[in-house]
Parts: sequence; C-alpha cells; structure tokens
Amino acid sequence: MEKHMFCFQCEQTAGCSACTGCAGVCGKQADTAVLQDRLTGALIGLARAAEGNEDRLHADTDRLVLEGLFAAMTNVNFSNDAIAALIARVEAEKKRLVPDCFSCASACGRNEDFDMNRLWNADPDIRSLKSLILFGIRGMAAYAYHADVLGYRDDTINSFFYKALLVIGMEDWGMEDLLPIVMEVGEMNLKCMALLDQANTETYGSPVPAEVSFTVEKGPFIVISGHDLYDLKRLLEQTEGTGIQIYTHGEMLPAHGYPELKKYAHLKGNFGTAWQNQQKEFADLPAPILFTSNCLMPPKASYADRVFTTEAVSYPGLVHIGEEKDFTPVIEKALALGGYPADMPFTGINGGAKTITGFGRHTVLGAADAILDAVRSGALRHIFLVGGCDGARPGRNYYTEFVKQTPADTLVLTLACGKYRFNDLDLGTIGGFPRIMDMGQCNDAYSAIQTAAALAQALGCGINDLPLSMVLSWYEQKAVCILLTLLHLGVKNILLGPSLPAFLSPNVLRFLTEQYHIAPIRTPEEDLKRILG
Ligand code: SF4
Ligand code: SF3
Repeated sequence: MEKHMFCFQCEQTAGCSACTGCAGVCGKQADTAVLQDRLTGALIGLARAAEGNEDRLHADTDRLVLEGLFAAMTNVNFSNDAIAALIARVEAEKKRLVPDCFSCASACGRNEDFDMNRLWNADPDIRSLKSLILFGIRGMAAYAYHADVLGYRDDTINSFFYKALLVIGMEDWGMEDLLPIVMEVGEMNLKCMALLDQANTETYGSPVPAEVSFTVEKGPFIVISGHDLYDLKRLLEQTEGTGIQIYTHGEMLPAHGYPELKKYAHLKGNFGTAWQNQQKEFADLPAPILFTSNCLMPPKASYADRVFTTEAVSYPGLVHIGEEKDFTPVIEKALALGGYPADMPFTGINGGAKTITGFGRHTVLGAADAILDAVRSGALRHIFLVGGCDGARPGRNYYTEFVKQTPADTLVLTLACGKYRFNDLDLGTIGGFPRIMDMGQCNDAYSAIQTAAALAQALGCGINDLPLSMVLSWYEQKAVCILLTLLHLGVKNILLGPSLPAFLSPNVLRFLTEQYHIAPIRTPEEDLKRILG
C-alpha cells in the first residue's frame, strides 16, 4: 500500500498546497495517484517514441493519448485496474512504434518513460509552467475525447498533445521556452472547444432555450451525469417506451436545449445540484445514476450499488458500461428500484423549482442586434460572465451573492456547473430575455467567446473594451485549459476564485497579474463596485 502521493491539480488540494499523504481530498488513494503518474510518464514515453514516427501513428494511438490524459483528471478514474490497463496499452503502442529500441543497448531515451517525481521536485517556476501545460492538456483531452466519440477529430489538435507531452519531459527548458507552450495550450483548446461545438451542434442541432423542471415524476427513472451527450442519446434510445424517465445531473443539464435530445418526451428534467452535493443527494435515491465523465465522488455504501460508469470514468466495484453501450444493467436497476411512488418536487439551492438552459451562441447571437441596441442606448449597462466549476470549499456562496446583487440593468451569462449556485433564481428579464442566460457546459465557453467577439466587432472595439466582465470559478483541469484560452485571446481583468491554483508559483502568478491583470475575487460588494464604478 502506497503511503505517499503528490497531486495539486485541483482547487480543493490539501491545505491549498498539495495532497501528499495516503489519499487526496477527492478520495483518490495514493496508489492510484502513483499509477496515474506512471501513466502520464508512459504517455511522455509514447510521445518520445512518436517523434519522427508520425507516419506510424493511428487514430487508435491518438485516442489512447486522449484516454490516458482524461483518466488522470480529477474525479474521473479511481480504479487501479483501469489505470494499469491503460499503462499496458501505452507500453504496447510504444513497442509497436519503436520495436528496435527495446533490444538496443544505446541509451538514446527514445522509449523511456518519464519519472513524474522529477517534475514534482523541479524548480518551482518550471514546475508551475509545466503543470499549466499538463493540467491544461488533461482538460482539453476530455473535450477532444467527447468530439472523437461523435467522429470529429482534428490532426492539428491531436499532434499538439504529443508536442505538449514531449515538452513536459524536457529537462533543460527554461521559463522563456515554456511560456509560449502554455499559451499554445490555450490556442489549441480554443480549436478543441470549436471542434466539440461543431460535433455537438451538427449531431444534435443548435441549442434552443428550454425550461427544465427539478421535480422528479413518480415511477422508474435514471439520472445521467457528466458531459457526454452521446451517452445520453444512446440511453434515451434504449429507454424509449420502457416507462423509464431520464433526468440530467450536473453538467448534463444543458442537454435539454439540444433539439435531437429534447425531442424524447422521457427526457424529463434535472435532478440535484452540482457534483459536490452528490453523496447527500444520492443517498436515498430510488434510481440508478450513470457517470459519463467528471465529477464522480467515491460513492457511499448506501447507494454504491446504484452507480454505473462509462467511458473514462471508473471506480472499484462499480459496474462499467463498455464501448458497446449496452445500458441493460442500468435499465434493470431502474425498473427494480421503481422510482418514487408520487411526484417528488425538489428545489435548487435558492429554493427555485426550475431553471432555463439552452442559450447557445446561435440563440444569443440571434439576439445580438437587440443586445447591441440596449448597450448603445444604455438600457443594458453591463454583461457579466459568471461561470466555471462548482466545488465543496466554503466561499463559493460568493457567486450566489454576486449574481443576486447585480443591478437590474445588467445581464448574467453563465456556463458549467458553477451555475447551480444561482440558476434557480428568478432575476426577472431585460429586453425580453431572462437576466440569467445559461450558455451550456464548460466547453460552451466557446459560445461565450464567439458572442463576445461578435459584440466587440459590431461595436468596433476589442473584447477588453466591452462592457463585459468575467467572474470565474475554477475547480478542475477543464477550467485550466479554458483560462489559458482566455489568456491566449488577450482577455484581461478576469476575477478568479474561490482561491488561486496551488500550482502557480509566485513568479508565474506575478506574470499573470502583470500581463493579464488576473485578480482573486474579494467580496461581491467590492467587486461589483470595482467593475461598475
Ligand atoms: Fe488532491 Fe485534487 Fe489531486 Fe484529488 S485531484 S488528489 S483533491 S489535488
Ligand atoms: Fe463541473 Fe466537475 Fe468543472 Fe464542466 S462537472 S465544470 S467541476
């Protein structure tokens, strides 16, 4: 049994510094963390083997890289067996790429895995920049994976994963060499979010505004969580006509806006709030829960027999649904549990009984003229993008209070699971629109970026000159790649909370503060005053 690990990739890391003992705050055991490090080291070895052998790379090699990076993200894969199987696949792929290296005596390093302890013990600034690259590509890999599942791939994006992995393994690179790669992660992630947007909208249609109830109707049901719309679609097909209702959870909520998903009458509503409340919310649930991506918490014994995983998600003892996507075990569990005997009204954290989602870029840009007129006339004073991850640490009620205190002549755009802090509030309307518009999942930051770019173009100014402020919350590595995308686009004055990443060294933080004026959130009152003057 391992007694020592090192992980500081997420916002809830122990002591705002690093998880270093027998287990992380997320419940990841030290032996799993060590295996995930070995997996990352093996992926760096694979990138070394691929250098100069690009013509020998297959779509399967690219997919393996995505799976390996995705599996080491926070709250995705807790299974030593699953991680060990990935390591074995990476080693086999390396042997296929450079077979001669395994019998050669010269130590050229072409087939060598990287020891991640060298990174964790490196100079603080080098470790900080390489962590930004590694955690950024982990988040980005999840997006590329969801696009890949729908048949959308991009060679430029796939090649970049190898390049970034190679860089992480470089021993002699300094800050000036690493900084451009950090920014390139942001650039590539913009392409990657665009690819996923294309995959989702071409497959399921452009999202339209949809009201989503929090009430669970009587009878058998299944709760589906995570970001993967393909899994939801397969589940909807397999449950049609069975009498089983489907409820979204967490980041699956925006699925209600997609025409090809909302057409299923048994896609009923949304269950629960953000991921960190699952152990409480699932405790007495008379239904199975299917996890398709982050964020899975270690299930309590009271409901562990009802949790199922698929794709990159895995947890010891839970039933994993394989690539054939036969959801029979989930369906049988739903029928056996039977659901609630009568309709069960639930509420969001502010007591609201419903929410609205589906304000993707097509809808918001369709209203661009009205928004622009309102900005020009002064009827719309300011737009806030309040988005990002939710989490367990105290202090996140900042986002609820911030949104509640935004003046009536302002608009709040939101995305990702941080919105559960306020998405059940009714703040009224402005110019015929609700004052809170949910643009979708974290990857729909692409929609927000496109909207901001279009408004800036129409007003003849830069994004930083718009009456727009970004108030972001972060937790895991998808937030890291999105933040890097915003920096790549030159977005300044981002407010970030609830705390700053532990992997930012003082020098790297100083650079971000000086160049991009990133600032930590303070109080809603102070920040609103600072923004609105
Ligand atoms: Fe700690 Fe976060 Fe790493 Fe889990 S993912 S071990 S909580 S830093
Ligand atoms: Fe949430 Fe885990 Fe980040 Fe896609 S589901 S945003 S935290």
